[in-house]
Amino acid sequence: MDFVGILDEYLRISRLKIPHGEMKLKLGIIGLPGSGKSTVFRALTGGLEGSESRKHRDADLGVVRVSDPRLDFLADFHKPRKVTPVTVEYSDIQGVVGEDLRGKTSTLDKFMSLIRPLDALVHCVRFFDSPALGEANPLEDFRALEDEMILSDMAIVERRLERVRKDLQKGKRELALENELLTKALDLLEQGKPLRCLEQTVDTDKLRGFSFLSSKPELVLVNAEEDKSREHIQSVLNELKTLVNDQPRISVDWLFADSEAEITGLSVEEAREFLEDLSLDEGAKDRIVRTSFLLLELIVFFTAGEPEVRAWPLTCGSSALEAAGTVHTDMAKGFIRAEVISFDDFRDAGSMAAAHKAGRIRLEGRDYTVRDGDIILFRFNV
Ligand SMILES: Nc1nc2c(ncn2[C@@H]2O[C@H](COP(=O)(O)OP(=O)(O)O)[C@@H](O)[C@H]2O)c(=O)[nH]1
Ligand SMILES: [Mg+2]
Repeated sequence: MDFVGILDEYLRISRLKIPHGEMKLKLGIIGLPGSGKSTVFRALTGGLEGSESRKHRDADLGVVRVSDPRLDFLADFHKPRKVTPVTVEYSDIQGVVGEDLRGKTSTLDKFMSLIRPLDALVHCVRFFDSPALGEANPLEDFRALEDEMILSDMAIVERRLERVRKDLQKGKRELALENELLTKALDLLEQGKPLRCLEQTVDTDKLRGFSFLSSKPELVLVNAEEDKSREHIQSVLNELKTLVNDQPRISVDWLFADSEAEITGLSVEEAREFLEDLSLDEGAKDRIVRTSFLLLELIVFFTAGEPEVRAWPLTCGSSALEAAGTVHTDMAKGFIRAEVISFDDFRDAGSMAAAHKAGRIRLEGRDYTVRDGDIILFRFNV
């Protein structure tokens, strides 16, 4: 695909917004070797009901069903044949970042093919002392890998720019925009800044077709050991937040990965006691999903009926028409109207009939901005 092709594809996808194609949210765990990626992967996907994992040639994949009390309530009410929660797919991407990728085109290509479909990166940072790697140095480690990603993007930009400039000289005028964008990108990378910082205008958005590493939304996840005090953990989080506070679409969180990975195989009751012993209100699994939703500016809406009760992730600010399109393209094509009730109104009313009587069900047009917790019935014809 040429640049214009990539651009068209990107614009098509960005109009549909996340989630596009598959309904799964895809998060890839990256980090320096030994930072605890596989442990974090187990903590976020293992144990507790409703996750499955499978081996993949280049990365372990684990699918987590996102728990949501609102979905449980709707399922109890409708007793549907099928209940479908939002799902998040984590991948444990091993052994490639942190190595010097420059010049190794085939390894880099393989790595890129793993990274490209991801909605966000989870950057695992070691905050435990290790016999093999020594004392923890989370800030330095964080910066080392960020720099590595910036260098890797720089190599791609430089390679592409060389081509583009040659072709421009040969008279391919249509490459002028790409040349301009890539030059801007290179300038930023040369200042040691990630491409996330570039994506603030419509124009720069277009570079996302390249799926650069440093342009992905990122959740920095500090993997602490139990001996570290909460104050110490908090001070590391604060320092990391200060480091990235000029960047959009990045957030910082933490967990006790090694301990939480042990929850695997425990009953719900045992898991609760285990977390209590760690002075934690809840497992990292649910919290990290919430943090990711905030990071990606996602909300959840519901479709509910006797055949299926389902939760759908949707980019904040999306219209009813876009929501219809995530359920089914026909629903968007033949959109007539949306019948909407907020989850709270539905719960308070106790039934659809009561909600109707109370005037709580709204008729909304295609431009209605969907809100978190909306229960929507789409009227459409095909
Ligand atoms: N003390 C402690 N050790 C950990 C923690 N997380 C991982 N480890 C250990 O660090 C080593 C590397 O972890 P692993 O998850 O394999 O790292 P990866 O190379 O990034 O996948 C293993 O021996 C883990 O048991 C943690 O939170 N605390
Ligand atoms: Mg590993």
